[in-house]
Amino acid sequence: MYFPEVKSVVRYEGPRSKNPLAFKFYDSRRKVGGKTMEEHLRFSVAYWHTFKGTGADPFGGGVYDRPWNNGRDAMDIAEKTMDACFEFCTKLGVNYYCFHDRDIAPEGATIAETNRNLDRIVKRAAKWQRETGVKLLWGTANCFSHPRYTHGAATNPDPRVLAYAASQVRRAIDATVELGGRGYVFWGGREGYASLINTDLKHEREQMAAFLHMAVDYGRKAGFKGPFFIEPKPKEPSTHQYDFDSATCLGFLREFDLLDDFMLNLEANHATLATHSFEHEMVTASAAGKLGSLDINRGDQTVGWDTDQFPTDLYTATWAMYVVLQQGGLKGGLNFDAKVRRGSFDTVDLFHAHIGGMDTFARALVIADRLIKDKALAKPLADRYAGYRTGMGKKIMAGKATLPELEKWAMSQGEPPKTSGRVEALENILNEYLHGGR
Ligand code: XUL
Ligand code: CO
Repeated sequence: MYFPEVKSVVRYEGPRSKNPLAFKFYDSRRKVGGKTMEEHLRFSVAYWHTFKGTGADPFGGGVYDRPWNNGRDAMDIAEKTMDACFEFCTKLGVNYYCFHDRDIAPEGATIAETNRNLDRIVKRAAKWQRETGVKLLWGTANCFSHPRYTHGAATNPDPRVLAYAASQVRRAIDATVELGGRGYVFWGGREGYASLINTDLKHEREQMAAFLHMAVDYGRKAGFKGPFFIEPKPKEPSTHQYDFDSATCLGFLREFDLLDDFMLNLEANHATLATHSFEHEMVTASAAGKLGSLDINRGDQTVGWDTDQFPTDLYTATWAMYVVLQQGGLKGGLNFDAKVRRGSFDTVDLFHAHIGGMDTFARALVIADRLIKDKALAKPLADRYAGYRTGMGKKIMAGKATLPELEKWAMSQGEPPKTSGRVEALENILNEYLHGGR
């Protein structure tokens, strides 16, 4: 037992409970708009932060003493860590987890040994999945930590490095298929550059597209049916990353004919690093029918890097669930790509962090559902664009109007009235819902 401080499954005790290890809002079986909270939210624990995170930062090494790290060798530790993952998910009542290949199994001395390591741990994960019912949300390959990927993986100037990444992605897709993952993620941490002085940007983007096409071809042959996800991030570790934001990724996928197989996995802190709001990124992806999955976390408004804090902000969470519900749900889920602070030394802090995030999104789900049912924001929005549903507006949208025709129409109309956008009034309505006033 790795988490003795949590004796049994974390339970829903309601908003008046003072038990820090109970849910105040997340009630897995509560129905919201015909589906249970559990079905709507599909929470996932991120293996890399929760089980492999050490608390290290640029100024100091690891500070956590995790019991699953006491093992004979790297494979023994890998097995213990997998056991800890399933104990944690089961006690927390979370049905999904996510991993990078290198989170769950160590790299060996050769590619063959690396593959054997991965196979062995995947077998253990499969056994745990069968026993507990916990499932894989998505898999991915870590093609950014090893020194060989310093100048990128798929965008490396040396094709021999790209070939290593190909081997990793191939095996990570196999693992995802074997474990029934709902999706497969590409996050290109080093698919970018530090300086244009030594970078052929056009070539590197073409390399990346060729690589992704190979991944899709392989994955489909290997029986992977789910969506591939690209996870945008503007920078860090690369100064300039090719997958900057939703709009950039959609353009890339369209340019290289990858749109049919891909969707986006959007992360809150990546949105803010791109100087967007999370809702901007989600609405952009959703409008293109490509909002597939979310990495839920939060940044810190006072710093310019990826702090990956647990999500506690009800306003942003409500926006997230508002967009998700309006598009009828996600193919993926809500992955806690978040880490406890360096000073949160104890394993029980991992529970507090996830409980807080789950309660935040459960409240957000209920609020978003009410906003939608009442058409509190949708009605004013529809009214604002009403002019495009009839007459000349309708003709414009149908692509049947011409500039001379519109000029003539403008002349006949006279100066259009100044119409207030009512931003403040709408913000007040949203706040009333957030604070339970409606
Ligand atoms: C890094 C990040 C990754 C991806 C998966 O910022 O978000 O952990 O989610 O590679
Ligand atoms: Co992420």
